[in-house]
Amino acid sequence: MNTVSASVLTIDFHGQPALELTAPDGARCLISLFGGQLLSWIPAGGSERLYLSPAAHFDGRSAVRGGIPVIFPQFAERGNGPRHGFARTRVWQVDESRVSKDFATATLRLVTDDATRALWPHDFALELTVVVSGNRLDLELDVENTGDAAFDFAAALHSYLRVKEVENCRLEGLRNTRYLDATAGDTVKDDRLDALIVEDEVDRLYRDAPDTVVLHDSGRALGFQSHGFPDLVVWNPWEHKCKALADMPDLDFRRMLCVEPAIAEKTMTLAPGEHWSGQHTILAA
Ligand code: TA6
Repeated sequence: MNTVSASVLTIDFHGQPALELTAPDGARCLISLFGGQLLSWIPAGGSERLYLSPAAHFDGRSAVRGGIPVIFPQFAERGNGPRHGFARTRVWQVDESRVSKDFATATLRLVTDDATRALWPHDFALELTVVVSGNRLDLELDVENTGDAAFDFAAALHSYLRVKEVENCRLEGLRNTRYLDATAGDTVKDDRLDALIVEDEVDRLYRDAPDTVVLHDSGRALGFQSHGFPDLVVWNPWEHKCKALADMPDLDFRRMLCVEPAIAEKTMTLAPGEHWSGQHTILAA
């Protein structure tokens, strides 16, 4: 019988410090301090479920293509700041990390500094808590207004899921919902289908999305359950856009699908001292 030793290790990953969490049952994940970004998740007895581009840039400045980038305080180009915000290109601090008899966990934190103030003139504390155990990954994102004026923010867990073949995937649970189609100038469309099948570029912002969706992928599945995130974004760049991405191999659009719980269409307002938190669980089967 294999014995696993539960641990939290600080390792070097492509020149960046990262935390490697191993739960007593062998479930593992890797979180880069650059971006507070999950880069790998392997459920107990399973295989890698996050997509990380083999051509991702690890230069300590560029956003890393893959894993679960934290998007804050702006979604995409819906604001005047850097695309998808700055949280994904800042170095986060480890607030806490530990193993228990059932899980391994870490909390990473990013707070205002001069560089963030130059981009966004507000005081905040952002916390990402990751818990890995068995076949599940639990994420909690917490935003606090630590300043003395209200601010508006957007946020997302821009999750790149590794799939065997994207054309064979079915994303279920979005029937009878409405989305903005970014491939058609944000036209509002109704989703009437039992499943979303990716056969072309997909870039959809589902508004007031259901909390539960399921991704079936060539005999395996991922279940998603989120709370606090009103929207869900689904993205695959497909052939043409993927070729234009310098940090992703031309054919890797077949190996990934982004399913992203988000506050994206409308920003959220936090008064001084207020918190918002959103939870996201991914279950592997
Ligand atoms: O979340 C979907 C999206 O906004 C797409 O439009 C796509 O461009 C993607 O994010 C990746 O953005 P990035 O800035 O990381 O290249």
